[in-house]
Parts: sequence; structure tokens; C-alpha cells
Amino acid sequence: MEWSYYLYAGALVLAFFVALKISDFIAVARFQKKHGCKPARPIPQRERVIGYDLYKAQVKAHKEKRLLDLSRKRFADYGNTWSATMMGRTFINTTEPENIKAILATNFKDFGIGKRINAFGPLLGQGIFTSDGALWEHSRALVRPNFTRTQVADLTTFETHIQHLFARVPRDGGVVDIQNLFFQLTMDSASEFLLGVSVNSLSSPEGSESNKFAASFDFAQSRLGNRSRLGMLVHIFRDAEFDKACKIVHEYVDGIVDGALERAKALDLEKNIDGKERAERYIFLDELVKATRNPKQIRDELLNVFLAGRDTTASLLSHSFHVLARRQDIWKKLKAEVDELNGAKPTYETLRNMKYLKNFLNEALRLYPIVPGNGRFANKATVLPTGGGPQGKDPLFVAKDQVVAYSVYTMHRMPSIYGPDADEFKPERWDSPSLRPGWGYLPFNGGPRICVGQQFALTEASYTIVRILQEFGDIIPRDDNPWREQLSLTLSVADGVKVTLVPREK
Ligand code: HEM
Ligand SMILES: *[C@@H]1O[C@H](CO)[C@@H](O)[C@H](O)[C@H]1NC(C)=O
Ligand SMILES: *[C@@H]1O[C@H](CO)[C@@H](O)[C@H](O)[C@H]1NC(C)=O
Ligand SMILES: CC(=O)N[C@H]1CO[C@H](CO)[C@@H](O)[C@@H]1O
Repeated sequence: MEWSYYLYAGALVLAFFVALKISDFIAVARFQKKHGCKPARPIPQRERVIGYDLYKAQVKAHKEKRLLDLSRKRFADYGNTWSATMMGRTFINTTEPENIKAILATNFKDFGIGKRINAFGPLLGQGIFTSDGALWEHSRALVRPNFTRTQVADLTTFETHIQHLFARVPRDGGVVDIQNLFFQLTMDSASEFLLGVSVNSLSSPEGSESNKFAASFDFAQSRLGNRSRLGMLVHIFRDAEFDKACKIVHEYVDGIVDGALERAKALDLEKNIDGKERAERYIFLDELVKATRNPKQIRDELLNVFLAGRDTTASLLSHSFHVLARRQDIWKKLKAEVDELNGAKPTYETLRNMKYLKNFLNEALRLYPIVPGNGRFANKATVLPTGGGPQGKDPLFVAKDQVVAYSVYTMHRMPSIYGPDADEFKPERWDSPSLRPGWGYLPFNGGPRICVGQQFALTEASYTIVRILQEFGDIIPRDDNPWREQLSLTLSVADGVKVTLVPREK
């Protein structure tokens, strides 16, 4: 009879899945036994199938701009490593330097960045920031050599953008949100460095082609966080505005890339005639052209680096001035160090020797890490050094495909690493020989995927701070809001940085 046939087939399928689950279970148990590791302790949740309570709490805290402190509180309540379920996925969260070191360096090969390409691909394509494995290695080899001291030190070009910024600061006691200016400054300098043509958003009138590019890039970028959260669903939801912005960005960059390829072709011919080389300022695009003539690949790498380098540096400057506006003591010490230059514009060398400035930036990146949280996906079942078992002291089991998130923000404020005054902004702490955070200090990440732009960013931020202190003698805060997070891809200041800058007497 037919129905019994279906029943029989159904039972077989069911038995198959049960057997699969059991064999999975046995394999996991064996793996844990062999490696002496245990799973992380789960935090209390209403239910652990979907984990809707946690999702709701996260969305609410994000809206209220207190996600970072909520996450910090969870670590205070449940220890440095725990697991939780959110929207059907069980993930591990840790703030243990040893574990983070293993994820990023010692066990690097066991982890990947996941499907970043799904959310970011339509804007950025395939490049250093969006790829994994062999593709990433290729991108990294292409991009990395171009971040040496020579390029980083092109401060003469950068000075023109600083002048544009000065021109936008009122000199009559007026108020300026300097965070806005920093985002324009780094848009201008990043486009100059990467493309050889600055967007000049600080100085050019609205409506120009380059301004449209800048606005479209900003818009598309602002959608990336949301797109990441959608997971695979991102392919179902169409977002016409996002698509249009990507198109404008691509057309603009393609135009410039085509120009560079034309010039390269002409140069190849010229070289054959009289061996002439173009001796000009450093342009990242021209270096890429030396390695590849594939326009799509060039565009992708340019946009990948653009995304990674632009907001981050602006955010560091914004947090720095949020602090400076409220801490006269720090402003004065910085000013004293800046005045040792006797008004001379800083060079790469003089910047390197400014000790207080260096401590100040270290401290800003500690309390306000620009990438405050991150995560990696396990390629296979693996083990992290600590955080497993009932006491959280055993080696930690990580299942295949499991996400391990880590909170740099929480780690940077841990008294076990920074002492009882961990919450205080205190540049001097970096002079203390007893402070040795190791992997407990991670503003630029670590291991093979460490930020390639670290020197670039620190040089640009240092130069900007010194030049502002040379031009303006005092800073007055124009809002008394306490610091609040603005979390998109990077961490900036929710209420902006409204200040008055008082020109120095000349
Ligand atoms: C204060 C400024 C900056 C901070 C705090 C910062 C931080 C970081 C962090 C935490 C990562 C790791 C992301 C991950 O693997 O998930 C990263 C990667 C990266 N950064 Fe930066 N960054 C800064 C500035 C820059 C600048 C100025 C550039 C380039 C001009 C840059 C280029 C990159 C690139 C290309 C990657 C990807 C590297 C890879 O995956 O191999 N960054 N950065
Ligand atoms: C994110 O995108 C989804 C789907 O397009 C939309 O429903 C949701 O409102 C968006 N959320 C935010 C915060 O933009
Ligand atoms: C887990 O850690 C991340 C850092 O990657 C943090 O942003 C996030 O809020 C934490 N998740 C929860 C549910 O606390
Ligand atoms: C100055 C410098 O390091 N340029 C390099 C940039 O990257 C390209 C591609 O890898 C190299 O060919 C350049 O030599």
C-alpha cells in the first residue's frame, strides 16, 4: 500500500538524520576528550533555540548607544569567555588576550573572516579587506609593500588639506563640529593618496563629480553594517539606493583608473624611446598599475583600502579632540611638547620623537578603540587556550563554523591588565615600565592580518594634532554631553565634537 511506503521512507530519512546527529555528537565528544577541551559556559537566556531575547536586547542597546557598555557588563557578570545564542546561532564571546592571540596569530589558519564579501562585495569587490585564504594572501602581497616610510611621510601634500581644514574653522569664537571636518579631511587625503586626485570635499563646492562620489561612498558604507547583519538574506532584499550609490562610486574610480592605465601605456612606449621615468609624488594607484593591468582588480583594492583607512583615522582624531576639549591639563602638556618645535612644521622624524603625543594617542586608542569588537569564523573544530568548562579555566572547544567574537573595548578597560585606574584617561600610564599589555592592547589587530595602515594613520593623526595646536592656542568645549558611542563599521562620537578653537596670537 502506498501510504506505508511513504511512512517507511519518512522513517528512513528521520533515522538517517538522527544517526548523523549522533555521529556528530560522538565526534565532538572524542575531539574534546583528545584535546582536553570543554565548551564555553552559556549565559542565562530565556531560551537557547533562537535566542530572540538576546537579539532584542542588542538591538535596543544599539539604538540607545550603549551596546559597548552592555557587552562590557556581560563580561563583568559572566566572566571573560562565555557563549550565547542569537538568531539561531550559538557563538562564543571572549575578552581574554590569550584567546585573541590564538585566533589572530597562533591558530590563524583555523579561522576566517566569514562571508564579509556577501555584504561588502557590491561596493568593494574582492580585495584585501573582503577576502580570505589564498585570495587574501595575494591581495596582501600586492598592497602591503606600499605602506613603507616613504609614502607615509608625504606630509607636504597632506599640509594642503590641513590648510583647507583651517579655513573651515571659525576664528571669531564660533562653534564647529570638528568631527565633521575630520571625516572630510581623511576623505580628501585618502583620495589623494590612493587615486592621485583629491576629492577636496573641505574646499570644493557641492554638486561636483568628486563630491557626488564622496557622498555616494559615505551612503553605501553606511549601509554595510545593516547588510552584514542580514546574513544570507542580503541577497533577497534589494536596496536600489545602495546599488545606485555603488554605481556612482565605481564609475568615478573607473574613470581615474582608466586614466592611469592610459598613462602607463604611454609611459611604456616612451620608456622604449628614451627611458624617461615619471618622477612625481607617490600615488598608490600608480604602484598597483606596476603590478597588474586588470582594471577591476585595481578598483577593488583601491576601494578596500579606502574603506579601511578613511573613517578610522577620522574617528581617532574625533575621540582625541573630544578628550582634549575636556582636559585642559592634557591640552597644556601637548602644547608644551608642540612648542618645542618653535613653530616649525613637523616632519616624520620630529613626530616620532614626540613622546607625550605618542602616549596620548595610545591612550585614546585604548579607551576608544576604533574597531571595538570583531570576530572570526572557525574553519574546523579547534581549541583556544582558555575559557572552557564550568570554571572557565579549561582549554576552550570551538565547533566548526562557530563564530568567536572578541571585545577589544572591554579588554582595553580591564583592571587586570591596566590596573585599578583602567577607566581613567591617563597618557602617563604608557611611561610605566610595569605596563606590559601584550595582546591585551590591540587597536590595530595583530597577526598576519594586522592593519597595514598603522604607521600611515598614526603619522596623519599626529601631524593633524600638532598643526592644530600650532594654529590654535585654546580649545573650548561647546557641549557638555558625556561621551556616547556611535557604532557603525567603526566607533565615532555620537554627539559630534563641538568646540571653539581660539587662534594663537601671531
Ligand atoms: C587609527 C586608524 C586605524 C585603525 C584603528 C585601524 C585598525 C584596523 C584593524 C583593527 C584592522 C583589522 C580588521 C580585521 O581584520 O577584521 C585593520 C585592517 C586594515 N587596515 Fe587599518 N586601521 C586604521 C587606519 C588604517 C589606514 C590609514 C589604512 C590605509 C591607508 C588602513 C588599512 C587597513 C587594511 C588594508 C586592513 C586590512 C588588512 C588585512 O585584512 O590584511 N588602516 N585596521
Ligand atoms: C536594514 O535593512 C532592512 C532590509 O532592507 C530594513 O528592513 C531595516 O529597516 C534596515 N535597518 C536599518 C537600521 O537601516
Ligand atoms: C560580543 O562581543 C562583541 C565584540 O565583538 C560585542 O560587540 C558584542 O556586543 C558581544 N555580544 C554580546 C551579545 O554581548
Ligand atoms: C614603493 C613600493 O613599495 N611600491 C610597490 C607597491 O606595490 C607594487 C605591487 O606590489 C610594487 O610593484 C611596488 O614596487
